[in-house]
Amino acid sequence: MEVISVRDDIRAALAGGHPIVALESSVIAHGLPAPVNLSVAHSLEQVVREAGAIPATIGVVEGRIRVGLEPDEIERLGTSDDVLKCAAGDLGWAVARGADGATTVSATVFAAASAGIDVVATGGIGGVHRGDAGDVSADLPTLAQYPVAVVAAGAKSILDLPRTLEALETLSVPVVGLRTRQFPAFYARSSGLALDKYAEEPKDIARFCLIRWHQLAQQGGVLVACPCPEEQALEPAEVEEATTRALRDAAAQGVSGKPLTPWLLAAVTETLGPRTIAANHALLLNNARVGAGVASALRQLSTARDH
Ligand code: PSU
Ligand code: MN
Repeated sequence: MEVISVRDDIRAALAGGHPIVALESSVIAHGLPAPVNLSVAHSLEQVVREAGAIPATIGVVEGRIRVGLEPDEIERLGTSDDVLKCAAGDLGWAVARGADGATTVSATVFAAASAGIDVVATGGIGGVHRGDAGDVSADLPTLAQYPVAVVAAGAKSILDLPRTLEALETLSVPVVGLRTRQFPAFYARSSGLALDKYAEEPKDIARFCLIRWHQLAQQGGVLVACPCPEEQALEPAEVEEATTRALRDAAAQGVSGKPLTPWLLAAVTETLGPRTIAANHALLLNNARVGAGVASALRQLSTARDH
């Protein structure tokens, strides 16, 4: 039995050159509270379909890495409290244990690339945490390793965003702003940090990806930075204030390592209320839609190139 199993319709879509968008499952299992997590998971898949692509939510069920979870499997990961948080380096362990696991961006990028999928949509990537703990998400080096376009509302606002951008530069991961010249800060539309790459349309991003991957044979990923939709976005100052408080509480309670990111997100939600969930939902949907646009443009341009 294959360790990485690709759902039949996705296998067919890959063979037929149809656009596919991979989605992570850590946001479902660990990032958002129940029961909104399952409705978000469902609406993400729906948005990808409406935008003309096929959604492949990725996760681990009983030790099998599934590229394209079935609805009942998504429900299982979203309701059980015995789901491992799997970064790329944890996947083999989940397989060996026959465990259930939800994939972070790094594990999702790895599994997507293994299956031949070149677009991943998420909320915000992990990055360099604030403070001196040396906590750096595996999302960063993994993004540098595989030819995948990751669509995100920047990096999560709980992070040290200047250091995160610097780390991406060091790793040669280009960050392209889609209709923005500033690095988005997850719930907030801007971090105040300038981006030097601007794209007006998903097809401009697709063209850049193809040049990078095929003409230059550079294997690393591309981060597509899309700000949270205006209507649901939060103000940078209020997010910053809630984050400062959350970080202080996390330090006081000794929270660190893997639980830190979900803990901080939950603490910020507690302070700012349901608006954070609305913002998170809105930016996830927006990124999924943009991901479908990039995936479609990649397929169109590849076909044009091959003929
Ligand atoms: N985006 C969200 N909520 C989340 C995450 C992203 O809106 O919970 C998850 C992603 O799966 C990301 C992970 O890869 O948080 C980063 O965790 P860490 O900092 O432990 O690497
Ligand atoms: Mn970490």
